[in-house]
Amino acid sequence: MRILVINPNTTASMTDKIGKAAMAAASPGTEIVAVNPKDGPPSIEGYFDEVFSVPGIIAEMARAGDMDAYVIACFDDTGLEAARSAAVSPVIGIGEAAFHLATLVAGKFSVVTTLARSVPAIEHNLVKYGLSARCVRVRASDVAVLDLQLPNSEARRKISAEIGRAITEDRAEAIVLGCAGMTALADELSREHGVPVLDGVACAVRLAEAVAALGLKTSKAGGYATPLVKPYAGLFAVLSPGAGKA
Ligand code: 5HY
Repeated sequence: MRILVINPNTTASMTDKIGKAAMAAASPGTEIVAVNPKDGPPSIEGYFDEVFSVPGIIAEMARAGDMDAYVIACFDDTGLEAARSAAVSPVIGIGEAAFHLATLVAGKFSVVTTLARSVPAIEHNLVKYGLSARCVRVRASDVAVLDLQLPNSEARRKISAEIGRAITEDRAEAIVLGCAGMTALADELSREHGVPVLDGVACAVRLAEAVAALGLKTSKAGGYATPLVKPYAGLFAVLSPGAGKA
């Protein structure tokens, strides 16, 4: 099985970290191909960054060709619906994956993400996925996404402190890490705090394997229908539906 794991931001070191985590989570016989767009934001922190990362997601999917499954490795599940429209194989977002798996191990969970500006999009996704009743709160740790790439940053300490508050104040029974860049912290934070701490990258890889192994393809009966053939103008011409690219 071959899974394309797309980091929608353009920070190669984060793609490398995400790829290593995906390979560690994958089953024997699953090949992980981790990529990021060459164009777009170096980190996704809010709606404006998000929108400029989506064309790159579609371009990477087109460049990779047919895969057994795709993972969108940005916790906002950036471009998930567009990616599902472009694909036949299943497309799994790390946020949605982590939310669902958290409901299987805990009655209620909290999310600890990066900056406050990232919280509304995650809250909206929980409503969209029908899971907001199971999430007590989406918390910001006041950590910039790229600080997670700095070896001596305060990121881990700030994330751990916010997890402590989620357990004490929210009575969260599990924690979902709200950034792909946090992927390497889940196991140690779970040991430190004594509750399940879920990393969306690992959750999404395992769910992608399961969905693909069941032979399930993305439904084209509704909103994920194959895009209608039409010529896009200007910069996006290369991504025009039907141009054999997307
Ligand atoms: C992510 N941003 O997982 C999100 C998290 C966030 O560049 N990768 C990013 O802060 O929204």
